[in-house]
Amino acid sequence: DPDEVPSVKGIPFIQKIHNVEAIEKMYDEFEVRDKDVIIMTYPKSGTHWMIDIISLIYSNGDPSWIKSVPAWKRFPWIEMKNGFELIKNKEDPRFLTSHLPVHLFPKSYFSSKAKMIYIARNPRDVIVSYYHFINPFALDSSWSAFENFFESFLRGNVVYGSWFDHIKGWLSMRNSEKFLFLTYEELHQDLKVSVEKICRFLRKKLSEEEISSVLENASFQVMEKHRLENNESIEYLRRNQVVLMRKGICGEWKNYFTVAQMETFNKLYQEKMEGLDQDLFPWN
Ligand code: PPS
Repeated sequence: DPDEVPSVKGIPFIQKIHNVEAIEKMYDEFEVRDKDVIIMTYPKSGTHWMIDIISLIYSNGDPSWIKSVPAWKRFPWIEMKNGFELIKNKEDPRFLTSHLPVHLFPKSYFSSKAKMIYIARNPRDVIVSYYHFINPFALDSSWSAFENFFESFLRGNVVYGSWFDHIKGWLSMRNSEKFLFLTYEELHQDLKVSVEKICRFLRKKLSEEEISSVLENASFQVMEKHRLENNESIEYLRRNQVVLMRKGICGEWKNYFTVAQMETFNKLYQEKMEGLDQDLFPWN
C-alpha cells in the first residue's frame, strides 16, 4: 500500500523525502568521521538557524556561502534522499544535519571524535511551528485542525517520533566533550554569547568584526532575505506550500493552546521529564 506510513524501529518517516530503506543500514554502516561537524535537532527547533551560524563561523563571517548555496546542500541531512547522495562527495570537514533519535543515529558516531551540536526548543513552540509545517510531513489529513495535531504530537505519533524520547535520548551525551547542548531560547536571548560558545566548542577563533558579521547575517530578517535571493524558500514554497522562516519567536504557543491543552501538556511534560535536571531548560 503506497499510502502506508513507513517506519523504522517505531519511528514514522516519509517515503517521498526520506531514504527509508537506508536508515536502518546506515546505523551499522555509515562512517562518521572524526572531523565531521553534526547539527542534531528534533524538527522545528532551530536547525536552519544553526546551519547558517556554523556556515558563517567557518566562513569567518563572510556571507557569500550562505547567500549562494541552500542549507540542504551545505549541511545535508543524512537520512534524506537528497542528503545521502550529497554526502558521498564531501571532503573533510563534513557538515551534516540530522533529526534522527539517538537509537537510529549511525553507531560509529559514538566511538568517533566528531562534534555534535544539539539544539532544543520549548516543545510547546515546537508543536506550533511543526503544525504550520505539516504539509510535507502530514501522516494524517485530520492534522489540519490544531487539536488533532496536538494529540498526535503528545503521543509521539509524528514524523521523527516523540519529542520527549528525542531529547531524553540525546541528553545521555551531555557530559561528553564532543557534544554541545544549546537551546533556541538562549540563541534568542543572547546570540553573541551563544556564537562565542560555539566558536570555543569548534575551536574557531574569530575577530570581533567577524563575530559581528556572523550575528548580523544570522538574524531572522537577513536569513529570510538570503533565502529569497537564492530561491531556497521559493523552492520550498513550491514543493511543500510552507515557509521555513515563518515567525521566529518564543512563546507563540500561548496563542494556540487552550487552558485544557496547557494542563494536559504540563502533566505529560512532568511525567516524561522526571529525573532530568530542569536547569537544563529555559522553559518549564
Ligand atoms: S526544520 O524544518 O525542522 O529544519 O526547521 P528548523 O530550522 O529546525 O526550525 C524552523 C523554525 O526556526 C525559526 N528560525 C529562526 N528563528 C529566529 N531566528 C532565526 N534566524 C531563525 N531562523 C529560523 C523559523 O522561523 C521556524 O520557527 P517558527 O516558529 O515556525 O517561525
